[in-house]
Amino acid sequence: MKGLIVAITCGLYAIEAEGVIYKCKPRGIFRNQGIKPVVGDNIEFDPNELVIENVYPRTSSLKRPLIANISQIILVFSLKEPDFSYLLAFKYLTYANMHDIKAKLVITKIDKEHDKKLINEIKETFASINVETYFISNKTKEGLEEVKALFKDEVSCIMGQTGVGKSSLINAIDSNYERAVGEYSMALGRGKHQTKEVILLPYQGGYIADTPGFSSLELNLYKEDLAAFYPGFTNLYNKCYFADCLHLSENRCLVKEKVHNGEISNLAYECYKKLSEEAIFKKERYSK
Ligand SMILES: Nc1nc2c(ncn2[C@@H]2O[C@H](COP(=O)(O)OP(=O)(O)OP(=O)(O)O)[C@@H](O)[C@H]2O)c(=O)[nH]1
Ligand SMILES: [Mg+2]
Ligand SMILES: [Zn+2]
Repeated sequence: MKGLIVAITCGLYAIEAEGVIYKCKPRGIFRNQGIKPVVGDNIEFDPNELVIENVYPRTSSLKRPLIANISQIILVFSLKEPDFSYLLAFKYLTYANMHDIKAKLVITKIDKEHDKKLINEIKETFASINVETYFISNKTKEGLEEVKALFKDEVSCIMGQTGVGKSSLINAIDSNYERAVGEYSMALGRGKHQTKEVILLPYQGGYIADTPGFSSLELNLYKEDLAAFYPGFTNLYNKCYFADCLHLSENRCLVKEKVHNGEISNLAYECYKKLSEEAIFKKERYSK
């Protein structure tokens, strides 16, 4: 029988098939073959023996969060507690580009006291690189209807720092999901890692994945990946004078030209430089 892995808890795989949930174990042989079924995998299983027999090829897969076959990433940030971070937004967008998965930004907690200018700046910055932004409150439900529409017929992975309101968003969409919601700790300056596991929840012809939050800049991207997949830079990759240009100190760099003439925002480029500084090289390079 064909099914979909919707959750993994304590070594048991929750498989949804024709509206029923089966709790299965993987076939012992998977370990030897290096196959590790993950949430989002389409699989073949034996409903009597309750074992997973085959994992079908994936259309996409992420390591962080560990999930397969998603059609979009919904990046969640909060305006406050924790503060919105351009650095993280650009980093996660790079990660989505690396995996060739479309991404949208949802920014929560607009009910909290905030600076209107920041909202406009965020909107404009991401509109200039064709990334949609949505501003909502999970508390008052302002802006929620537009966000709900994003999930129709998609397999969406919700991703973001701990405490930004990922699980709260899912509950705001439908309170029947009853996702546990954590607190924001002033002392820690972050959320308290409420969600511990990836889970797929059915919604409007598709699925929404709730995922554990990151503490900070946990995605360790390489300098080369930043240059190749940074939002707004992707179609310039390999077009600079030096084919392997990292758009930093190199001469005749197209990215830097575009920053200079205003086609690429300074804010985007400043974040790029900072992320690149923190990143390591994938390959050893010769200094020019
Ligand atoms: N005022 C306000 N508080 C919110 C909003 N969304 C979430 N919160 C609060 O933010 C805190 C964290 O929310 P969660 O939904 O647990 O955050 P999460 O992103 O799922 O966190 P992890 O599961 O740890 O990754 C809770 O105290 C929520 O009540 C919002 O739109 N407005
Ligand atoms: Mg959560
Ligand atoms: Zn360049």
